[in-house]
Amino acid sequence: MKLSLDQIQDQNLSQISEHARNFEFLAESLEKKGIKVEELISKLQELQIAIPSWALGTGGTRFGRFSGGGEPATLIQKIQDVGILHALNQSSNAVSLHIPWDIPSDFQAIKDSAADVGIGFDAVNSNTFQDQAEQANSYKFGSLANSDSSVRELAIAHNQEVIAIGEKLGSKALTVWLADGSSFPGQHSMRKALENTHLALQEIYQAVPEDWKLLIEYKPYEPYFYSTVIQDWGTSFLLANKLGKKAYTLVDLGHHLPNTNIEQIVSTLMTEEKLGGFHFNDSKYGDDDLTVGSIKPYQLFLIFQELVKGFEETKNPPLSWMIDASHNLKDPMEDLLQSVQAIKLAYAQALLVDSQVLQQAQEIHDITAAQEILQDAYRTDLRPLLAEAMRRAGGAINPVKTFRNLKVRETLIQERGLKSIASGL
Ligand SMILES: [Mn+2]
Repeated sequence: MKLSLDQIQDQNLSQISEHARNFEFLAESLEKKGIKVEELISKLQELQIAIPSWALGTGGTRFGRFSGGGEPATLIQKIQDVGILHALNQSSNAVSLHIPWDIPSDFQAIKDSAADVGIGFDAVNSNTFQDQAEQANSYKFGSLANSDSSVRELAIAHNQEVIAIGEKLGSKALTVWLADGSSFPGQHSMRKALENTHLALQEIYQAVPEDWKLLIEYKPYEPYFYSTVIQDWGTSFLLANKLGKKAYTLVDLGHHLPNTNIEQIVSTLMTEEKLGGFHFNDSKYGDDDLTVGSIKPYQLFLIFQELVKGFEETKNPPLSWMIDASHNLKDPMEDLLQSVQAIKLAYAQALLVDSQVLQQAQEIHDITAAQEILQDAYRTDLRPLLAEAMRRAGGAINPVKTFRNLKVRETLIQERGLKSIASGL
């Protein structure tokens, strides 16, 4: 299934008059505050959030998985789904592949199907947290950190293979997330595990092309529950620094202990020009992988405020932006549309903050004024502005509504069947 511009514009017709009224009212009030609406719109249009190939099917918990129907069973079908999302919001022009769940068998066919829907390939992701069927050694007790060198070599070779696949597709980054750790005190030497990881990453780093980034993700716990080798941003940053200029830290919002000040982590990493990428999701308790903005939208705004300031004030390179969520209850495609909306709204709100006025308040310690500035931006309803940005780019005024009106899921179920299950999950 593929959505055409005509189909989307047809849907916009029924919403245009109400949208135009809302947008004009908002634009006028923003201009009165000295905000350049046209600049805001083009910045919003530029922000593109990659969709991971594993997020298009229904996720699950360790207690069960309930399929939603019409799921993409092949990589080409996953690319078609990203194409539908991108047609609707003009905001997700890339897919991020997970290897080995989505190894292309015919590279040209994969590239052609992506080009057909106007999307490219974002970071490739390696997987050393699961054993594959034909695998000689097991990752049960770790991969790059494993005390057994033959397991480490296997994991290094896998990452090298992922880079080779990414090169054929035009990816520019490898994301490494390691599950390695221990569940019981004394299970392994934490010092040796970190050393092994560093040495193994060094070998992988050598295979990273000059114009690529190696993105090192961190996570405090799970699947192991006592120690994780790369447990926090500090460990990731330490490894990225040791490896060199192609290596960066990747922040996944769900990979923090409750109440962690993620915006401060962003600020620190950008000061050091070592923030390489972002995985968006939301959480209440742990790595819940919920829809972006569904639980803590104010935190998301504060994070974007640091990102916007960081890009103005530091030389941190552009980031790889990706959603990393699991959709256990909602339609994955609707959930992804909602997540992208939440990300772009938080970005737009952060762009409203006048950094000079905020800085003046900070310098004279006027905390009340600083809070007024931030909350005034956060409480401005910018949804009509985002809708206008998407509409002008050829997308839908309301992507979720249009997805439903065009009966996308029903059509996918007709095409693929109710029992179709996404590969990999
Ligand atoms: Mn992640």
